[in-house]
Amino acid sequence: MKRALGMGEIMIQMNPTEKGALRFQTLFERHVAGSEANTIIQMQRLGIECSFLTSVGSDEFGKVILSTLRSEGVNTEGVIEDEKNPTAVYFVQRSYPVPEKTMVFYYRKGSAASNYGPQYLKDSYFDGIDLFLVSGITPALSDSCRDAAIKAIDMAKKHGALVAFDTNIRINLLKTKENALKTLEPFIRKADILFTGAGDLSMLFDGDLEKSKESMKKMADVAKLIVFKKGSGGVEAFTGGKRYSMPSYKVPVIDELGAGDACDGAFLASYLSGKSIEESLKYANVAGAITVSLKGDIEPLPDWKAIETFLNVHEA
Ligand code: KDG
Repeated sequence: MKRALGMGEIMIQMNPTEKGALRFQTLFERHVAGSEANTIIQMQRLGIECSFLTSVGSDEFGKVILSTLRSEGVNTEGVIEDEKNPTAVYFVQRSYPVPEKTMVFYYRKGSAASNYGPQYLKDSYFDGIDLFLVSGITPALSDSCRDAAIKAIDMAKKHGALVAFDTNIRINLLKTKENALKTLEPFIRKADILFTGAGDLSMLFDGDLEKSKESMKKMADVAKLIVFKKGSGGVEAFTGGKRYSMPSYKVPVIDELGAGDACDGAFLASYLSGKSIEESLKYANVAGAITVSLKGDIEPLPDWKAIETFLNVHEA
């Protein structure tokens, strides 16, 4: 069985039962979410043995996060319970002011996860792993998180693992485009598998998609594989001088949060299990489609049976 290790902040997501401006919402569902954890749980559901590195508060929300990871079978040996700092919370606003678009409001400054650092990394976490995954959110959280992410990548490489990196730009954390590029560049350079999307590229390279693809290819000259997510436009991969393209499935959009992570997770699980690039892109699209059609980032993530059922209907 292939093994993967992820790192990143996991938060409590408060998702209103109704669409519309947050100020009018009185009823919320409590979910657990965080980009890298979403991807790792997607991989675990598709048969990869996964572990996770983060800090959670030693509080009620930290307990929910731990039990969510454990109930999925993800190894939590590398999760620190922080006595001093809280688990972060964020609120979701759906379909307002842009219909079918989700906005998020974070309460994460000074969180337990943003106090995670390189001192918590143990060599044993990397023994036998095939892949290490982190995204641009983690280095944007704090200097100590950035240092931990860089150290973890170097440790993963020393252990012979592939490194997957999703640019995942959070401009509210990175503040400016210049800082985004400066912060993410070392990670882009170290990635073997690089995930990105039109939104992130246009942020880094001023909206010129063709120029951005060229610049990204140059920056990622060591990347073996680039996966380019286009939302409802499908997903593409660039590897070995070839371009692979797969259109998306048309589904109703309820909450698009977490779809990119589902896409990464299904792609990585398929690719690590020896499936072709075309098959991996197809399963990435299915996972994304299932995730946008339900609330919550983790709950909708499909297993192989769910993927098969979806395909039986959508490819009939
Ligand atoms: O990818 C979805 C996530 O972005 C979201 O659920 C929370 O990890 C998160 C973040 O930092 O935005």
